Amino acid sequence: KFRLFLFFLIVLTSAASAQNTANNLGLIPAPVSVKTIVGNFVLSQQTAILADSTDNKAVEFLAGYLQNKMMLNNSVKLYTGQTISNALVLTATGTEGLPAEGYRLTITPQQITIAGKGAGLFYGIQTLIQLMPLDRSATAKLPALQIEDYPRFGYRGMHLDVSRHFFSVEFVKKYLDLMASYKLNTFHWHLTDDQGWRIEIKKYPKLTSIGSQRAQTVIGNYHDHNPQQYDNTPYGGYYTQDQVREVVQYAAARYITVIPELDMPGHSMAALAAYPELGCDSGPYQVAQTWGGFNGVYCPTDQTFSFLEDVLTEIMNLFPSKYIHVGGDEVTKSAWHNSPFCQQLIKRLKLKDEHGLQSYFIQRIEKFVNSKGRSIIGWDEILQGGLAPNATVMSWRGEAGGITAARQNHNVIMSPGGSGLYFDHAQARSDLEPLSIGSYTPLSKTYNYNPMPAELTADQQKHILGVQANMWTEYIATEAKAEYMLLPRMLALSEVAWSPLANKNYTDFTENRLPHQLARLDKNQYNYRVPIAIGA
Ligand code: TNX
Repeated sequence: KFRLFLFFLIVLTSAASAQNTANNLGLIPAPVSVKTIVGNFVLSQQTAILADSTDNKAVEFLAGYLQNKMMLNNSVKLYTGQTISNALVLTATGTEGLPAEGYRLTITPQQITIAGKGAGLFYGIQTLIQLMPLDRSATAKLPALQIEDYPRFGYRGMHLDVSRHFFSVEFVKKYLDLMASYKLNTFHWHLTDDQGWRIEIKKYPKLTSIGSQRAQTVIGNYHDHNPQQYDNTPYGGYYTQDQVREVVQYAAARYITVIPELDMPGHSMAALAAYPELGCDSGPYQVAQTWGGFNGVYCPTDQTFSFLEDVLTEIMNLFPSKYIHVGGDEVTKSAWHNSPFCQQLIKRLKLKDEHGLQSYFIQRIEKFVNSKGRSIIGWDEILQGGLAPNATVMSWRGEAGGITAARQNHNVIMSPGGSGLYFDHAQARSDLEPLSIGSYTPLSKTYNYNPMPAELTADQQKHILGVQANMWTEYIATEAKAEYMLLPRMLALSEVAWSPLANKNYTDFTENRLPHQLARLDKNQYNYRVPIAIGA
């Protein structure tokens, strides 16, 4: 019995010391396992940087970091298994047994080794970077340690709505930089909505010449359609296809996949303002100037489908992602209800009602997207009237839609608005915070979210691909405010998406590790909300 007690004592103290060391290292997201060793490695201009291949995105990223953020311009040499001291080795050797995107980072006084393949190597580099000093210096003293790490979920997403407010390419890149630092791998780019179409489509130039511009800027409250809340200045913006390619490439260099969203059949006022013949009635349609729901919905005609197929073809040429997000949320049914064409179609196809028509709409789009070797994602309303056979569901109205979909053997991304993943909600009492859509989403709520519903069986749980936070921008008109709403909640998201449940600890996160990262955010001039408990 005494031996058993001793055994537990040792286990407990070593776990505690590993935890403390992880704390002191300030790493976010918390790695799977961290063991410290006595001593340090000093990275300097004399350190040999060796890699399996010098032509590798992750290796290039590290070299760029050392040059720009440190004062080191070591050239990368080919690694052929040689053992030299004072080396930083980046290699796929030693990755046996690691799950996808995993890495092993070993720092001894003689050598740093990051064992990883592809994204794994990149994430090992991100961890190493978090261990580096903040000052732009020519040496970095790094603690000797052993880290083994891999993600809990394969889909780790962050969304940005650029329709309600437009954000520059430069800002999008800054956003991607942040995502990469915290091991998020999917950028959901919400490119179209009622208030603006934001991507150039060569075949339909009016989508941007008309659809990207609205008559005035909304400055007021969501529920308050008071005209005094509008300032009468036109507002607009869009990305050219060249800019889109630039963003996709920038993301890819950071192992981030960009998933474009074309919202359909609802949230389509901007497209209908440009091409009113795609609606069910004569409208009139205009690019929406207020927030909330609208009756502008694509009519399910052959003309609409050929338009959408053309647009999707250009989109798929720009975005190599496996998934194309086709929206499907908040489809106002009144235009379909009042349309003789739709009512006939419902009869002819023997559909039950407008929900059936919505399902028909999404299934027809899915067939087209699948025929090009891609898959669709839709918001959970795509469950209405029956899921398209291969669709992935993004569950935003709570987890119920996601749970239903997983039970039907469909893949799911959890993004429930009420559970801390809507970053347009206030981070403390909303009367003490900048104008927002309201609600209450403090850092702790984001942090404590667990995307894996316990009521699913183990087999059903395999359908939960991961988790995403959304940044709707009705009340986010500036970059500074977008950063304020994003940070530090995105760091909590990163731990939700990456770290094993057993390694999560909110006190450790806020008190020990977050301060390290806030210093890093300061250094890189991000505007974050200071996470103090005022009103929270
Ligand atoms: C609901 S989430 C929407 C968005 C709004 C958001 C505001 C979703 C699929 N639709 O159009 O911007 O609420 O929080």
